[in-house]
Amino acid sequence: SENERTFVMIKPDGVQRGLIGEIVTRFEDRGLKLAGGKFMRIDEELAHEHYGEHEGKPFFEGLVDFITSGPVFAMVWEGQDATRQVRDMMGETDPADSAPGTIRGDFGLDLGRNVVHGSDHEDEGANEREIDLFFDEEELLDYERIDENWLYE
Ligand code: DAT
Ligand code: MG
Repeated sequence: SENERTFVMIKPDGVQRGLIGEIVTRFEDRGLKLAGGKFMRIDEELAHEHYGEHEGKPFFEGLVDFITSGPVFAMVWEGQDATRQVRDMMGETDPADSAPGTIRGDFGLDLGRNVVHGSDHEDEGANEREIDLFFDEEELLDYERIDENWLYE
């Protein structure tokens, strides 16, 4: 549906490298609608919850250290098939495997510094879980964008 919401986050490397505007622009240009945004620092507890599925893996501690190392920009984007479309725009998990034109393929080289997070479209419920973890309901806004009638048939 056109109201599908997905959780996206610009990681500390993306913030430090000044890529917030560039990345937001890509989603806006695509026609996705911003429903919420929060510039914040992730603490240890939130990092463990957010990346719970990776607990116990060899890269887990490094991942937690990285994601808590500086501010992130957490967002919710809305639109038709939003979760899969955002994942496609992000590229592969490893920037080295990501096609040019994708965010990770254009702005990254290293697996552990891949600029952006998006909910896994193959993990049923990941979106809702991650949105709930980062946002209160009243922080997500319902409104119409002026170009909506031209974006959808
Ligand atoms: P994605 O972020 O594409 O959903 P994921 O959920 O499998 O990928 O992993 C979460 C993050 O953990 C990923 O963005 C980068 C890091 N990561 C994944 N696999 C890794 C590995 N083998 N070595 C180091 N970091 C890894
Ligand atoms: Mg993932």
